[in-house]
Amino acid sequence: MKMYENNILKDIENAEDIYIAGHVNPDGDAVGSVLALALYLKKLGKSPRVLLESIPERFKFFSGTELWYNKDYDNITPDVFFAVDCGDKQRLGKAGEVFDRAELTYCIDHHRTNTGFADVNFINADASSASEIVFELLKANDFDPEKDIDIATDIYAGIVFDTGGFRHNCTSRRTHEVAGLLVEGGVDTSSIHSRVLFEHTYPQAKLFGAALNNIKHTQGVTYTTLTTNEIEGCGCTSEDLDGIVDFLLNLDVSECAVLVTQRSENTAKASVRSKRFPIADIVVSLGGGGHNLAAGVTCEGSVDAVAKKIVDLIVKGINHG
Ligand SMILES: [Mn+2]
Repeated sequence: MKMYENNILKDIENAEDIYIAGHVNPDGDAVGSVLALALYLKKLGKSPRVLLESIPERFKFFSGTELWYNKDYDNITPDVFFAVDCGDKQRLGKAGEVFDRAELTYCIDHHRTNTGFADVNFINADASSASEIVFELLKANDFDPEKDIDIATDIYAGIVFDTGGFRHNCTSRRTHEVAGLLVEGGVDTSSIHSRVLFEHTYPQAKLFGAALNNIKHTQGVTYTTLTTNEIEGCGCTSEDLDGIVDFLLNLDVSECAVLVTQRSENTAKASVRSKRFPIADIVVSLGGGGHNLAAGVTCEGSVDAVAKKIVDLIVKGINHG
């Protein structure tokens, strides 16, 4: 798909009601990319509003959180709707109904499984993050990191989150160049790395312990499960799971890692990570999406049943691939 062939910021010059949404259970890239785009449009004199299911506590330091629209969606009929960092429409969650009512829709995304569900699609599966794509879009206009350090910080934080601090293989030469331009503008890199990747709460440490307590391994796949009781018992929510599956993947025995967490009475979400073996097709076959080395899916069943199903498929894939 071609990128940045038209200047969207010019295209929406006359739009009034602009809404920008990220995916459900928003991560650092979703929050960073959505807020950066919103702040930039605000500087252009627009009144954009941000639709996010939540803004997790650890991302509250991002700039632009005051643009979060946390009211009823029923009466919103946007002129323009941006879906950012969403691999498919379902990932918009409740904001999907607002998407359906919008006059004009845009999708800004970097998931390989994205088929382009909006009127205009800016999809680049080679970009490290939605935040990196937002950078390119703003740069094509007249974004100057030094003048707009708040926007630069959100973009940098989003990139740091999705690349795991420039470690994951989605990190390209361009990712580093973009980071360099943001650093040149004055972003506080060391504080962003700490806040986005390394700072944890005491309940999160207990949850990490619970996850490690349930750890299992078979034929290159390390996996673990957490029920709602276990998560809540540690004083945590599903926002506190970052870092667990990556830790499992980093074990020497792991080719792939899976974290399965209960989401409702009879559904569980599997977060899948891989060092090399491409997992996107398996995850898509179960109704999920993502990237070849990082993907996720919510399935019906207990955490143990969902773990068994997905681990069996991965083991089969590794052995026959
Ligand atoms: Mn992302």
